[in-house]
Amino acid sequence: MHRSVEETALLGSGSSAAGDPEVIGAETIAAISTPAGEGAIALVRISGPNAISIGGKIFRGKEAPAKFASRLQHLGEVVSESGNLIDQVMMSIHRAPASYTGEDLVEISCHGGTLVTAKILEACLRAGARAARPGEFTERAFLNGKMDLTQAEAVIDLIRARTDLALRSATEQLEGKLGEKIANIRGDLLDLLAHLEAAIDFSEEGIAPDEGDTLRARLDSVRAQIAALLATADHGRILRDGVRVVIYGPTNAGKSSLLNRLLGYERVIVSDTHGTTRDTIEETVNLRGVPVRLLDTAGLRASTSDIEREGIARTEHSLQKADLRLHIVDRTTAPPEQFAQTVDGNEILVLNKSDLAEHPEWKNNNALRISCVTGDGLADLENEILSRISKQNLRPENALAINTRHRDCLRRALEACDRARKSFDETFSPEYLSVDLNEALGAVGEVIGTAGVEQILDSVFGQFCIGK
Ligand SMILES: Nc1nc2c(ncn2[C@@H]2O[C@H](COP(=O)(O)OP(=O)(O)OP(=O)(O)O)[C@@H](O)[C@H]2O)c(=O)[nH]1
Ligand SMILES: [Mg+2]
Repeated sequence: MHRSVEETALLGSGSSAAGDPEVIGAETIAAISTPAGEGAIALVRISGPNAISIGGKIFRGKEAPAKFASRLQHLGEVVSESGNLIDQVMMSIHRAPASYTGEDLVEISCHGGTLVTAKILEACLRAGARAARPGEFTERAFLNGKMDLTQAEAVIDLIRARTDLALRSATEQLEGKLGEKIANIRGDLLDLLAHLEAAIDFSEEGIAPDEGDTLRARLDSVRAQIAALLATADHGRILRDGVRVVIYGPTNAGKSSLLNRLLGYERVIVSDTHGTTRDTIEETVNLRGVPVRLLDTAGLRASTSDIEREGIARTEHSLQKADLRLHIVDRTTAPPEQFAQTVDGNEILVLNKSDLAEHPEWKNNNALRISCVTGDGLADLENEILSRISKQNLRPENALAINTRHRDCLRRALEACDRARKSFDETFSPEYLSVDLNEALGAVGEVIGTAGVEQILDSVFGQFCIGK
């Protein structure tokens, strides 16, 4: 659980067959599983073949841990090597394979002090455990087949989730929804391959034309499924990082005031001096469940100051990466020179300072009017932001979303499908096709960390009767 997603992904993407006893479980690992610092309780975990005996060496209670019924808490004491009391604890045993890691697992709930937990961990290490690497418990869960790679990644997303939607997405991924989708795609690819191989093995003249049409349709359907999953990549970025909303406009328009208003506290300095904000300031807000990354920027004006010009360059850079732009202007002054009246779907024009008299030139403009001083119109602005987000399809309708690693695998799979489609049309040769489809299969399998494609193919072929 402490290892980064990328590292976990790397571990699983090779052909390290799940459940290889040589690799996993040889060593017993221990770690403090709760965050550092003071708390009512903390959790120390031990996992591996010697977990229970190590637990036995450090525990004093009515019963020895080896005799504990699985999953029941037992009160006792943890003692050091020399027999000194370290803490009063609750210990539970989770026997393999019915544990988080799939190995024998010991959980020690102790008092949540930095020194107490460190001493308990030290006692575990002295009794024969090795300090766990980041993410090693979840890694073992994956290697032992307790979860697929997407689920292991979901554990991390779950911990990091900052909004309801992100949490829901992580929970669904943890439940295996993404894994299921991937498994379906793999199943379809395997079917296709099986038919092709049958054509290679049992047919003299290659694929019959009518059979070819069916296979082509199947290939197109697999391709469409992969493309649909790939399209959720933006949702994934938004769920994890938030929709990028950039507040920009002339100096003194009230950009920083708006950021503070939407955040609910005085994050940025506000003043009537033009050019107050010199740098880009970013904060995340939870807008009714949607994570929004708000960026306040340096006001746009012709400036002679190097620092301010650098700030304005940063504003322009942020605008290029924006999902949505809030163009804020001060309605008490005339529209700025070169004012762009036509705004696209990614931009909302906002006239600020509605508590003050409006400059007559704004009269026929139906842009949103708000006041950062009174809060007038802010609810409407929030509604507008949310509606633009859903119009641009930035808000994930279903919470299923892929991450960067999944996207890389799926892109490769899609390319391989496209190559297969090409050879289908051009050469009609099952051999060429199967090379590309195998590549697609491998790439899709990497998403969930499946290895041993050969074995699965064998089992599918086993279901075919000769002649088909
Ligand atoms: N009356 C009134 N004053 C406002 C409103 N919003 C902002 N102000 C004032 O306008 C001035 C500029 O506000 P800022 O939020 O600093 O403006 P800004 O766009 O960030 O300005 P720069 O950082 O210089 O680009 C401050 O004096 C604010 O108090 C509003 O809705 N009504
Ligand atoms: Mg400002």
